[in-house]
Amino acid sequence: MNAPFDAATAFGPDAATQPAPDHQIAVIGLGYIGLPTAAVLASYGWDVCGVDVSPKVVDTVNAGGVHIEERDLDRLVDEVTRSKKLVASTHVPAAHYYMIAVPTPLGADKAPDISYVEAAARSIAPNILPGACIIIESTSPVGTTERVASIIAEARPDLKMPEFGEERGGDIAIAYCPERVLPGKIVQELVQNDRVVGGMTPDCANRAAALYMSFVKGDCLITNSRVAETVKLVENSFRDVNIAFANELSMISDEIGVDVWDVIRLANRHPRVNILQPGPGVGGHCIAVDPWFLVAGAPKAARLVKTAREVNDHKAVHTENRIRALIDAVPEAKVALLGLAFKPDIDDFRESPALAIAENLCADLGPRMLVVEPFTQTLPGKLAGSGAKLTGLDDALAQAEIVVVLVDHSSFKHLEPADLVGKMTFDTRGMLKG
Ligand code: SAJ
Repeated sequence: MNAPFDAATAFGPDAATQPAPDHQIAVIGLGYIGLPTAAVLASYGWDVCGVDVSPKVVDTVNAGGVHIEERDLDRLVDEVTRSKKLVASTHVPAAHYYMIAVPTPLGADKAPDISYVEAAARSIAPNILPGACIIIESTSPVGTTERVASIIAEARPDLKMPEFGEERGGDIAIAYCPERVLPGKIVQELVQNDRVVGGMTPDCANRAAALYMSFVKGDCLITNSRVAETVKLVENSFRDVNIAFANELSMISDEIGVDVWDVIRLANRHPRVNILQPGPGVGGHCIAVDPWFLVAGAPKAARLVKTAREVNDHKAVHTENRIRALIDAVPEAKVALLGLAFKPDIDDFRESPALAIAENLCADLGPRMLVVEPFTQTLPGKLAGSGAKLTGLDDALAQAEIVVVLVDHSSFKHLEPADLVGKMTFDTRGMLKG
């Protein structure tokens, strides 16, 4: 962003007469999405305050550090905190723009829990000035943007709220703009990807889009907030359904005795077939979670989406059973488990099927297990204390008679048949097929 911020252009003529906020942008939640977004905005010249409930996170960021692993993020945060374009705080300041990027976990009943978004809205309400714009980025069930508006309305009866479906905005703008960046490529995709910007009113969408257009190189596609909320859930459900097809194929192939990797490779030579890759299940905090938000919103209609979730969850059980059968066939054999992360080349173990399978196996077979995971220094989760040993790849291969590939990290990909001679192998990712 080269031009200085102009409130009159961004918010309309009345806004320039409002008291000056403390910051141009407040990003609420400094996690996997909020921190990279705050840092990218700051690197484009915006004056950003990152807000988090954790004093430890705030202190780390203010010291120029990061509490999460993400490519290029450490360098960026160091740069923008040195220039003071990004500061962090536990308090929500007055700002022109508020971006909400807090978690929306799944409740025990598989219903979405939007309590963090609601808490963020409550924390914004006391200081919000007329002319400001609130943008929700957290993956959310349909209707959450309107829920945020009702929370602000309750706390601030002095402000006229935008009404969904009306042409003009209210005293403040409220919009939904889902994050759609890929872990491991967040800094790059924040700038390159197209964005869907959904306003409660067209006016709200335009105000939110003005911010994204300052740093996004992709297109900013304007719609209403309900459509934007649905689009996000649909994107991740689409991927989950497609992965479920691949995972179901792998279980069908096991039953009928064909090699699923050959089947998929050859089927994909058809000009209109593009099957994804089976794995030990689907992990991460997005694809394994968000489809349930669609199911919760339309339980009768969302049959395929629900079944896909169940197929992908079942794939982890199927994988564990197959590994156990192999282990049972060679009593006393040492087993090397390669990879724990939810996908390759990432240090994120949240909702990881590889970790869940390893934890289950190690619960009763721990002392026989050698775990290789280059993205951790210590055994995560229930693996600690199970008797399993975290070790390097060479050590594990030297000791193990059974080798199980759970994650195809790049640092495993040099493995060749010659490295595995005399060992029993089970490859959940098709890595050893080359
Ligand atoms: N997986 C397979 N087979 C495949 C592809 C993926 O088993 O062929 C597995 C992975 O191993 C992993 C899981 O699926 O366990 C999810 O990985 P992913 O790379 O598909 O997606 P995420 O969760 O890292 O990021 C997704 C992205 N959404 C889509 O691609 C539609 C990203 O753009 C979203 O921003 C992100 O979710 C999010 O935050 O919602």
